Amino acid sequence: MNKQEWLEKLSALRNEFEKAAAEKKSSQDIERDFLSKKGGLALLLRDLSAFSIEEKKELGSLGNDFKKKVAEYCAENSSNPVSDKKSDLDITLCGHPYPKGHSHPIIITMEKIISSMNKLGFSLEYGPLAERDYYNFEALNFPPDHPARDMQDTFYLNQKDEKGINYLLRTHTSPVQIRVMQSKKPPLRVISAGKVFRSEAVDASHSFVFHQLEGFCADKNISMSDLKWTLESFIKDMFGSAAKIRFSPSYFPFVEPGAGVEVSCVFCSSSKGKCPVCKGTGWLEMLGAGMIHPEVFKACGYNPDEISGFAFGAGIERFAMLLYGISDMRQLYENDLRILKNL
Ligand code: FA5
Repeated sequence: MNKQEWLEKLSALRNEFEKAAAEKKSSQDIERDFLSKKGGLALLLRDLSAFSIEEKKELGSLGNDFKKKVAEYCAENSSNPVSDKKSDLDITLCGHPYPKGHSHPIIITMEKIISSMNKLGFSLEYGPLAERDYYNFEALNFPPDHPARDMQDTFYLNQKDEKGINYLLRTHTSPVQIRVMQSKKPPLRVISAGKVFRSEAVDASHSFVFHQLEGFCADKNISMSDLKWTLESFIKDMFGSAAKIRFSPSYFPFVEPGAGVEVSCVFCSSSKGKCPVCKGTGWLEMLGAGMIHPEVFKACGYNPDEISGFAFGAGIERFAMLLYGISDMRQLYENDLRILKNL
């Protein structure tokens, strides 16, 4: 190639570059076509090896001027992909929306319950899930080998406490009563919420792992009417002012008297025929409750002649079922997104 031919090739490259710039080709494309090792200019500069030193200087300087011009253009335009016609990338567009999850209905229900009880002045405490026999049974007035223990089928753990008695998975949240009363002095208004475990067959209203709410009050001159007022206020806050409660006699070793508490069925008004939720009775069994037994106070170092109190325990799944209109508890654990998304 002689000098004239080389200059013509450089001129053709310049024209090509002007055209590409006018068409607003992406700076990446221009860089690739003109400046890369295999680009037009690199090849042309490589051809200079055949020329004399004088010609190399003259033509090399022209080639480098062009190279500089292209590099400057690319630097100026590379940060502006929006104006880049060939690129599909528009960083000003909003991203793909990510579907957001939400807390599980059991957790939402638990939080609603806790916030409702906080409004009534009850503060939240926690207890361990792997519990000592003493807190789960003995201090709650379930003597060893007493048949009342059979009311709560228990998962025992291999680990033993210092008395040689096996630890167990707590069967209810009532042990938190003992732990709190042994560490604090009355007046106390306390709730606790969390998982409990029972070796039970699973069906539409029973699980072997479920959640309970515990509440208790210990003070002077506490009576059953305080319990009734507290539960009525709580239930109306959860299910609306039309909701009613009723008490019937029941037995728990740690309360005397003990009561089963039923809530008027919130679904009956919307069901034309027989209500499937309460089976037409109009009432739903929701809680166990009663006045704290003197033996429990004694185990906590309180004088039962001075201090009285009430306690109650509820299944949180039962509340969730009512709030969300679920008739089978198992739906809460199966993690079927078709159901969870609609709750
Ligand atoms: C108790 O566990 C008592 N500790 C409650 C209590 C506390 C009574 C304080 C008096 C004073 P019970 O075993 O009935 O009681 O359980 C309380 C609630 O837990 C029941 O009303 C029910 O809503 C729920 N529940 C009981 N067993 C299951 C189960 N297997 N699956 C799901 N929920 C259950």
